[in-house]
Amino acid sequence: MTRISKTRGLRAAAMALALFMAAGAALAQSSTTFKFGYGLQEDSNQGRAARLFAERVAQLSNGRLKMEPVGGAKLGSDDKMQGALVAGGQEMMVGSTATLVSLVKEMALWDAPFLFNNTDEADFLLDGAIGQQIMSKLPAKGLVGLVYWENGFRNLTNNKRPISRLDDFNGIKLRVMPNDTFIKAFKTLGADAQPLAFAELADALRTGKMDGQENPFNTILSSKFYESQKYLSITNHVYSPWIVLASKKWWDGLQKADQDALLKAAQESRDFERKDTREEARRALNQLTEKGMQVNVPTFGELSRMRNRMDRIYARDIGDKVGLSLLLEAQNQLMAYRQRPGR
Ligand code: TK8
Repeated sequence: MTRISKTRGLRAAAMALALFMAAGAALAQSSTTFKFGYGLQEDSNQGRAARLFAERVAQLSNGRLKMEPVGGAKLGSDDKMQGALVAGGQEMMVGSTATLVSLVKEMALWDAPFLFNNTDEADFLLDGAIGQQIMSKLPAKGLVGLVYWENGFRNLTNNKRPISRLDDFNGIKLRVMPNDTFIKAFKTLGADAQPLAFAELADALRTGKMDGQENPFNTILSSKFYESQKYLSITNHVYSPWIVLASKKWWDGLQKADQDALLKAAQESRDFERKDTREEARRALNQLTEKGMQVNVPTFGELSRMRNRMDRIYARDIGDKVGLSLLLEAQNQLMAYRQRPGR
């Protein structure tokens, strides 16, 4: 008797444990773990904003969504991650809009040299109707665009000479993003412009495969390009956004409450990221000088020459891709924004 009841007791306990474990597994299954890839180092504006984003995603979804940020291009270059998102093999990423032009040609608007004079103008266009209109082309290509982050105004670094005059570009082997407009723009200036994934850039500069590159101060600092690059020339030739993307295949399978939580967290990450990036950019120039970079600003006349040269690609290249009516609409909206009373 006692023996039997002991066995029964053990069985009951085992069953209870099994039930408990099954319930635990069911709970674990109802939370979704996913990856958020990015190209810069963890110690960068991208990394800081990715961490904040992940925290807010967990809080706003009451722990149902667990975002795992993966930096340093460990999941691959921007291009490769985009492909993985489209295929449904990776859930989320943040990367340059420049590599998206091959999927959505209107993204070329953000490649237009000297389009914005300051970050207020960029925020206005990116967060307004035009930025949203361009983003809304993504789902047809298998991607969902959530928000634009700031990469920033781009400046030149190289190892040959300070770029102070237009002619100084001659023969410089300059890494550019894998993007048609950037290749054409820098060839027009006389540089030997070559597309290369950002993930391969640090090595290419270290080994001398490339003489130079162009990126915002923040990236020159966080990627330690100052270790292999001597000259920094302040041109602010184009403002680059980053875009936060989700795989449409994955997104469509999420419940509405989780999509809402992701979007809200993304918007908060955008506000945090822009503020953080701008603060860092203000300090970065001093830090780069302290690290030994030789900094120069081309004269107004020389910058105008570069600008006029780059203008050549507007109608032919950007107009072609973006469509003239959208390009003109963007320029008109910017002009109206500049003339607002109180500005
Ligand atoms: C990082 C890139 C980078 C971009 C580039 O993955 O490729 O130069 O400016 O920020 O997206």
